Amino acid sequence: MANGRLVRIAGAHDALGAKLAQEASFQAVWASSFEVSASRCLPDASVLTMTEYLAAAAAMQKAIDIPVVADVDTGYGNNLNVAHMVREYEAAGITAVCIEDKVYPKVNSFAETAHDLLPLPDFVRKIETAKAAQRGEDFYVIARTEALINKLGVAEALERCYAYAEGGADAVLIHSKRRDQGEIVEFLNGWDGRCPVVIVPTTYPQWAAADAEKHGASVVIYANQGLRATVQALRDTFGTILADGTSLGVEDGIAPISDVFALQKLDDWMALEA
Ligand code: SPV
Ligand code: MG
Repeated sequence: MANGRLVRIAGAHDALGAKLAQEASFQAVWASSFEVSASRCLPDASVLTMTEYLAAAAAMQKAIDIPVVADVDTGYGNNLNVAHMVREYEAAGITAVCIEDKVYPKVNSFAETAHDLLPLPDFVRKIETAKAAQRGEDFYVIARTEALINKLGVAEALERCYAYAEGGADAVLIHSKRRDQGEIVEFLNGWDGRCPVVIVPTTYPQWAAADAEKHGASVVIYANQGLRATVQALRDTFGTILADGTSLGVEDGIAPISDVFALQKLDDWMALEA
């Protein structure tokens, strides 16, 4: 982000997805709590533990040369859990974590349920704790507000994000589940640029990244399109094989084994043995 250009991030749940995001030239990978929990067929509802989310994020980071931005939900509890989380993620070589201001346990923002927020001062304390816990200078803490998800309005979202920035957040993430970008534009118009703003245009996919950049967004996360593409591709492929009684019909539309060998770096490994 140092050159002032928009950073585009793709969501993933494992090393393979992270690597394909890098191959496509995304600049970082979002270790999505929605994707990681979905990959276990579990709800994105603070069901998995920190250790499990960390293992997924660390596996991604080991496989790629671009940063992993880990979605760490609420920080897995209270302030001491946040401090422990920061130390563990930092030690695993993760570049950034994103902590959201919902009450633990949280449920995915798109679920039709309550999305209660921590009182503002309590979440500021979480951010301060996270920043105090990090050991190196380069670790990055993103503060995410769910004020718009909780229908509290743009003024509340701005008040919270200004407070989170003052608490030491390196960036703020403003999430919305409206079908248009209206409230995000309103937020960006009210933001003075004191730290970068991250957006997640899942429900307003028509908003082009270039336009978001013009309005002042610094980072755009395509949080779950990879997972959803995988679900659809597997359904189509498995369905066709059974319907046709042969896999011939899918051969032209799926990656060859040699492609998978390349992703596994098989040649490098064989050379190691030699
Ligand atoms: C995720 O990808 O897990 C996110 C984004 O937190 S969302 O699912 O939109 O809440
Ligand atoms: Mg999440």
